[in-house]
Amino acid sequence: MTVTTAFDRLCAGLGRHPGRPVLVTDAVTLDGGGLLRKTDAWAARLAARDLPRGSRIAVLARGHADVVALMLAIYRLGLVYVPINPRYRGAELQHVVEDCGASMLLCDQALADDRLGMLDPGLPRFGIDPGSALPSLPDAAPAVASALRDDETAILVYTSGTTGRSKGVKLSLHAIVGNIGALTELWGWTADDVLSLALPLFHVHGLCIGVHGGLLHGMCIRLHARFDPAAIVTDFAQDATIFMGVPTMYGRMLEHLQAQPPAAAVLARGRLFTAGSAALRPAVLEHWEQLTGQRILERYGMSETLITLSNPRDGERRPGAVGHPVPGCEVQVVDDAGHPVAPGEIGELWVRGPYLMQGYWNRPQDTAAAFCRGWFKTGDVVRSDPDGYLRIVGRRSVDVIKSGGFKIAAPQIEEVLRQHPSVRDAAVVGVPDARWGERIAAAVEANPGHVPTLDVLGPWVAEHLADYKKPRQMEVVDTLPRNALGKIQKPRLLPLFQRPDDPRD
Ligand code: MLC
Ligand code: AMP
Repeated sequence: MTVTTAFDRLCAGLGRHPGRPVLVTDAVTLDGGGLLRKTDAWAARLAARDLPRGSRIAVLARGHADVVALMLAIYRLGLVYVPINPRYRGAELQHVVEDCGASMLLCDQALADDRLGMLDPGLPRFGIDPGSALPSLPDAAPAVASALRDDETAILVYTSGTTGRSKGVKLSLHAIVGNIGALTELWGWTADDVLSLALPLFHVHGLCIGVHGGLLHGMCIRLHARFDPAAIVTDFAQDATIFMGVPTMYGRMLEHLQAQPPAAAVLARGRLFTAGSAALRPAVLEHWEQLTGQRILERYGMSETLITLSNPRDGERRPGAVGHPVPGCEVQVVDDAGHPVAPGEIGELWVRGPYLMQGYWNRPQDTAAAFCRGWFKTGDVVRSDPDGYLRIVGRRSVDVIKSGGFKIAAPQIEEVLRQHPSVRDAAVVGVPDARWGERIAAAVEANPGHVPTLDVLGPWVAEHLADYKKPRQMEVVDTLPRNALGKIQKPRLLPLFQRPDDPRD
């Protein structure tokens, strides 16, 4: 009997249509055979390093063809792919590389800057793109190695929690291929589709749905290193049929359509527009539909659970709702004691099924705390409509912020603010924002003799953390509001930052 592994399923589509592009970037157009040859070359170079199975390979890159081939090569050798956010500053990069115990770092030339100086000098580092100032991995003869098994960890996706430091979410290919296969079948993806992909490739949205979903179907992925609305329209003018974005991207696309009205007719030719990673405001869904005739399909997911809920392709795509469980996902809505609530009542979303994460890398206690009786506790607060459509209505923790689709831990920013000489204490909140979903705002207590300003503290945070974590608003307060136990009452800070034009839906 032939056993088909998730890796076989992922690559099966690549051999199906010789000559037809599966990956198109600014620099190259590859058919399935071309991508597999690139993958073979990377696998041979990596295999020559004789790394033990399960070694973590840290990859700091933007979206381009070699990074996709490198990822497949890592799977092919039974190694673990650890994509790193290129926006991370030195200490964030260092944390990921050290936390996962990377055996080597592979890096785009353009990203090989002074941040690498913070890494252990003993860590081997190589360039990805030809002509890189970093050494290249020498070419080598093909090596025989058995590909990743279904139960092995394929990827560590680093994600923020409620604390300062990000955690590596262990995902198997079995989970990714199973979940994304079910989701994209629900969405009716086929080999004839062309995906316009401008999401970053270090998170579940762009990496798992985008790259793995596209590969699974052997369809063409038009891959962009950065998001530019005009480039998306160009894709649709050529042959794109599907676009996936975080809500902020749809907002930016709407601004583009305002400036370039004929582009709406080009997008109208698309087959499927999906949104996720943060709440899509009904106003954006409606405006998009008015201009393009396309109704965005919203779904919900998380690094730890992959994609759990989705509106239907053929049924009603309900504004403000995220639909029903994707096949393979079981959900329940529970109260604070972990008991299911009555339909229509608010509670936390718990998820169960075969496609959850394998746990947090090297954090057994955090892993244990994230589950209850086999259910993963998402921390998201939901409510179901009478007919079962689920809505995300909030989050249990005020310390988790979603801005531009990126998950951000408020305590990480507070820690950096407190290191500034002008700051005695700080509390960071996410304020509902039409453009970014939430914008980051900081209330600070000043140290005696100092007058903290946003002009100083904004760049200070951006020096230490990814730019999207920078506070965009700041207020100096005499004392932060605290409860009897001394805990800062963050919801009381929100009125300090709300503006009249902030969304209320
Ligand atoms: C950037 N800016 C912000 C900001 N980010 N301002 C406020 N809040 C933020 N969060 C500012 C910059 O300082 C700059 O200002 C200007 O906006 C342009 O910045 P940019 O960095 O060039 O923007 P851009 O590269 O276009 O980034 C916007 C974006 C990006 C939407 C493309 O945020 C993005 O890629 N988001 C996707 C995140 C993602 O993939 N999430 C999925 C997680 S998986 P100035 O003044 O300097 O011009 C997950 C599970 C699931 O969540 O369900 O999918
Ligand atoms: P991440 O850890 O980056 O994968 O982010 C996961 C979080 O994104 C979830 O826990 C939700 O809070 C949020 N999220 C994802 N999709 C949606 C959505 N459609 N609506 C609201 N929030 C979402």
